[in-house]
Amino acid sequence: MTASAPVNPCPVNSFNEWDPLEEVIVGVVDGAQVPPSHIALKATLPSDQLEFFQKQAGKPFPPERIAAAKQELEQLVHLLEAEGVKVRRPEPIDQRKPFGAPGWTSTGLYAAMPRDVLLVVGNEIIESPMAWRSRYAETSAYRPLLKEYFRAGARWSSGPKPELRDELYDYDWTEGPEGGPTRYVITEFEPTFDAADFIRCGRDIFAQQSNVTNAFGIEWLRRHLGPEYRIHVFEFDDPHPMHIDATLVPLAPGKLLINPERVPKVPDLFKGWDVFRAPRPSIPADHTLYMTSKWINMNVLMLDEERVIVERSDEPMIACFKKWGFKPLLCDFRNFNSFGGSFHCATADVRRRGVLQSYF
Ligand code: DAV
Repeated sequence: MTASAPVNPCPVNSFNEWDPLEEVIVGVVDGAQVPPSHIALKATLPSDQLEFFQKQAGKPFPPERIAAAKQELEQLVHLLEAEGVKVRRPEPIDQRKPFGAPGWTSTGLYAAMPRDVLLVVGNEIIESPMAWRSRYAETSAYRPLLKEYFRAGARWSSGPKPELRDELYDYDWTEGPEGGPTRYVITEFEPTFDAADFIRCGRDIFAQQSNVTNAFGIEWLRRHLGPEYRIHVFEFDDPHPMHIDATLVPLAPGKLLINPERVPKVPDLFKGWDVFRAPRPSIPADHTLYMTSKWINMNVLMLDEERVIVERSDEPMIACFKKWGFKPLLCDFRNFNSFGGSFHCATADVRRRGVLQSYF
């Protein structure tokens, strides 16, 4: 028998961050709402934003900011399509509609950051059991796509549906002592994780425990994925950890981008890899960042081992990528950045052309 390509290959196939990108979900920022006030937010928001979140709790983000971010998302879509990538979008849902589970209700946030919500490993899409009450129903926006991918052959699963009861949260949370262990706002009451606390590198997947991802959640994923994958949990110098993709970013085989402030020592595993230290962020001091640090400059999207999408005004990052031998493609994204992410957060790769490999 001669080997031939399957007639209907699975529409979902992605093992790492750099195989040639064929299909991707790009988020939508329409209807973005400030979540109701809750302790889980306090542990991750920039301190200069706490007042805004208190005042605006349960209300929309400023419409002019949403409109500006939306335009940049359209620019990203055009750029991806021009590079031959098929782009899919979630369905905007009404984030003002209350939802809940026994003991609590909330309104929503947005569907702008598919990377937080969906973890693609091979031909499987896993819905994250998210720790923020305001994000409990966030996968709804992606359900039409998930059903379509499932019907076309993908595997589809979800972490254990969390209850998000008060026992999950440390209502006395304050920042831990400087130099001491990170104090997390969530407990080990039940497994929770955001997909963005994991970053894929073939058989090896890197993870961090954070204010949304607990050890219980990491263990659930480890057992769910089984012995084909090795999950490595790293601890970084970050007093407010939430999402690994502005801290440790594998760009291509043997090439690692690190946040020089948060990664004082590169894990031994990467011995022999080229380690690139991200330049200091160039985002202006007065630029509003509601939900992220300035290190969002590291949150890039690889289209393959060379092409990388970088923010258009981020000159230090563009210069570094050129020097390191990559091909930066530029897109305006500063207004989108205000909502808490950049190109990696705003996307979830559905299909990259490649197979499961070990890079170590
Ligand atoms: O500064 O590490 C990254 C957020 C990605 N959703 C940071 C925030």
